[in-house]
Amino acid sequence: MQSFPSFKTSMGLPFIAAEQFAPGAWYLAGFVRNAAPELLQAVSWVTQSAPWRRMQTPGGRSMSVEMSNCGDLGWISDPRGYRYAAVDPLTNRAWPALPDPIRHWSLEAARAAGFAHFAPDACLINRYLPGARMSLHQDKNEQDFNAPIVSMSLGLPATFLFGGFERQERPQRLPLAHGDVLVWGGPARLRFHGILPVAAGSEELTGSVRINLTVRQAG
Ligand code: MD6
Ligand code: FE
Repeated sequence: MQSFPSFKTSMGLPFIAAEQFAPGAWYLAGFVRNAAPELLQAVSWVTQSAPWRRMQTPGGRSMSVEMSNCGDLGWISDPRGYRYAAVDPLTNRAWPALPDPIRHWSLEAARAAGFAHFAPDACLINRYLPGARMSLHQDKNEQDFNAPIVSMSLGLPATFLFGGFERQERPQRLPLAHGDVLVWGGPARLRFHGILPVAAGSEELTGSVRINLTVRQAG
């Protein structure tokens, strides 16, 4: 446990709960809890122009998580593989710009975890209805693995699976609640991770949905 009393969370309080749960992987409890309304407003602005969709895996299966993107680049999956693209294949338009609150809070979280030089250019937005899950994967479509990923969770809670560098390694389980942030870089950057099926429930601001924003330096 390490604390950064000079940082302020979105609650305006000194931040005292940055926990490094593995080398390079930081858990910032409640870091964006009070910023949730502006973050969710940004998400609905984005999804008005880049609608939620269920992408196909390279294996031809439909993902259970609904996705959208904002920023210069967006992460996409289809039968040709996983990659970043500057144009939304659904609309043939550029992705919506990275909204200020998403940029601001991702920079604050990166800084609180010791990553001063984060330059986000992409944000993948994941929407989980009860039952949706994300199987173990590595994030390796970005150019520079020295840059961290900032992951903000809103709405329904979920269980984060935090594995090793091989898919076979048994993952640890980490509960994620509304407003929690993970900053994920350095030696943790290429670890396998996933999300267990989201349980039914209801959260004040989102209703029966979990929203996750993963902000990246992709290009
Ligand atoms: C999710 N998150 O929380 C899925 N990837 O819904 C991720 O896949 C993820 O949380 C890279 C870094 C942090 C993450
Ligand atoms: Fe990931």
